[in-house]
Amino acid sequence: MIPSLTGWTGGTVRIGVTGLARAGKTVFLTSLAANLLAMSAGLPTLPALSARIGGRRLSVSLSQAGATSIPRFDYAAHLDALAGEPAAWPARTGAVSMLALDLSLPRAGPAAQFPPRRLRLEFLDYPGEWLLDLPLLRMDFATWSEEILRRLENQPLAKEFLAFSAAIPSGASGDESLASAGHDLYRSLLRRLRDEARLAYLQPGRFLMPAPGPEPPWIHFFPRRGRGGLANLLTQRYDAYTDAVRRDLLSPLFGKLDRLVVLADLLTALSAGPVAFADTHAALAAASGALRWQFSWVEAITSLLSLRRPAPVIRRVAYAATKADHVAARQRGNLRALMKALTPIGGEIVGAHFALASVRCTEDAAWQLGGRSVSAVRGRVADEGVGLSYPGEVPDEPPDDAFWTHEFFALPAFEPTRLPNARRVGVPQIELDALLTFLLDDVL
Ligand SMILES: Nc1nc2c(ncn2[C@@H]2O[C@H](COP(=O)(O)OP(=O)(O)O)[C@@H](O)[C@H]2O)c(=O)[nH]1
Ligand SMILES: [Mg+2]
Repeated sequence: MIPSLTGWTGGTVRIGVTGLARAGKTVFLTSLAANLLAMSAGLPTLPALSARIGGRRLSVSLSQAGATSIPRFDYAAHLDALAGEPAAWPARTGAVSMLALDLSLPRAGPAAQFPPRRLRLEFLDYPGEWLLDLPLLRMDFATWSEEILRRLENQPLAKEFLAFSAAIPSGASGDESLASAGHDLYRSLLRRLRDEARLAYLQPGRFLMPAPGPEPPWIHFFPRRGRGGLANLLTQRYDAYTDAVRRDLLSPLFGKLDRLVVLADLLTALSAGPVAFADTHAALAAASGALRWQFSWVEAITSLLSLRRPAPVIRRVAYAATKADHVAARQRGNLRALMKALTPIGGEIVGAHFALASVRCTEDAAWQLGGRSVSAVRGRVADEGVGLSYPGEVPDEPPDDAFWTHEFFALPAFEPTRLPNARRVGVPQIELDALLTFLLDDVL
C-alpha cells in the first residue's frame, strides 16, 4: 500500500457526512465549524481533539469557495439561526453542499522546526436517501420491481397505488401519461411512508431527495411487473436512472471521499415503533452493505479506465446516533452500543461508533416516575417552557418483542440552547470532539 503523504505535504481530506433527512447533518456541520473556529481562537471547545494534538495550537479558517461546482454549505446562515434571539434550528436544506476548512497545525517533536502542516478539510453534506440507490445498481428493473412490490403487499398506505397498478392491463402500451400518473402516485406513496409510517428504506432515494436542477423526463417511472410497451418504457427510464446514479458515484461528489460520517436518529426510530425501527435497521444495513461493495466497483472501473493512481477509497467510517442529548449520560452507552449492533464494521475499514449531540440542549436530571427514580433530561420546549423528559430505557441491541410491550415516547422538540456568543465561544456538544478526533487521527 502507498503510504499517505497527506499528513506531511498538506493535502485535502474529503469527508462525506450522510444520513436521511432530519438525521442532523446540517446541525452537525454547523456545530463542527463553530467549535473548530472557536478552538482556533484559543477556547477549549473540543477537549478530546485538544488532548490529541497535545498543546499544539490549531489554526482554522473557512476556505474560499474556489472553482468547485458543488453548492457551498451556508455556514453563516445556519450559525445565525443558532446564535439568534430566540435561538432557532437551521432551516431545512436540499441535496448536497460542501463545507471547506483550512487547517494549520505545528508539527510535533523533532519536526517542530519545519513549517506547520497544512490541511484542507472538505465536508460533503450527502443525502442518505442517495445511498439507498446503490443497491439498485445490482438489479435490473424486473428484480427491483419484484422486491418493491413484495415490500408493499401488506402496506395499508399502498392501497391506492396497488389498485392503480392492478387496473392497468398486463400488456399495456408505453403511454406517457400512464407512466407519469403511476410515477406521481408512487412518489406520493413514498412521501406518506416516510412521514406517516415513519419508514426509512424507501427507493428510489432521488424520488424523495431530488438532485439539484430541473428534473429529467426519465425520472417518471414506478415499479411494475410484467412485459409489454409500458414495462419497456419503465425499464428504459429505470436504466437511465441507474446510469445517473453510476455517474454520480464517479463524480467529484462521491467518487473521491476519503472517509465518511453516517448519522442516524435512532431515538426517533425507537419511538416510531417496531415496524419503523426494523425499516431503519434495513436501510442502514443496505446503505453500509452497498458502501462496502462500492469500493471494489470504483476500484475496478478506475483500474480499467486508466493508469492514474487508484481512486481514494473510504477507509474510515464514524457511525453516530444523533440527538443523544435527549437521553441522560447513563443511557448514552446503550445508544452507542445499539448503533454498533446495527452497523457492524467489516473488511479493511477502520470504524467507530458514537452517541452524538451536535448541539447539546439539555442537562441530566433525576426524575421520580411511577415511584422510581429515572435518569431524565431537562430542556426547553417551545411554548411549554422548561420540562423534564424520559423517553424510556434505550436498548443496547436491536430490541426484542418484550421491549415493544413498553412504550418508547416521542422525543420532545427541544429548542436549541441560547447561544448568543456561539460565533466566538462555540457550541456545547456531546462526543462531537471524540468523533472528529477519530476521523482525523491519522492526519494529525
Ligand atoms: N436536541 C437536539 N436536536 C437536534 C440535534 N441535531 C439535530 N437536531 C434536531 O434535528 C433537526 C434536523 O437536523 P438537521 O441538521 O437539519 O438534519 P438534516 O436534514 O440531516 O440536515 C433539527 O432541526 C433539530 O430539531 C442535536 O444535537 N440535539
Ligand atoms: Mg440538512
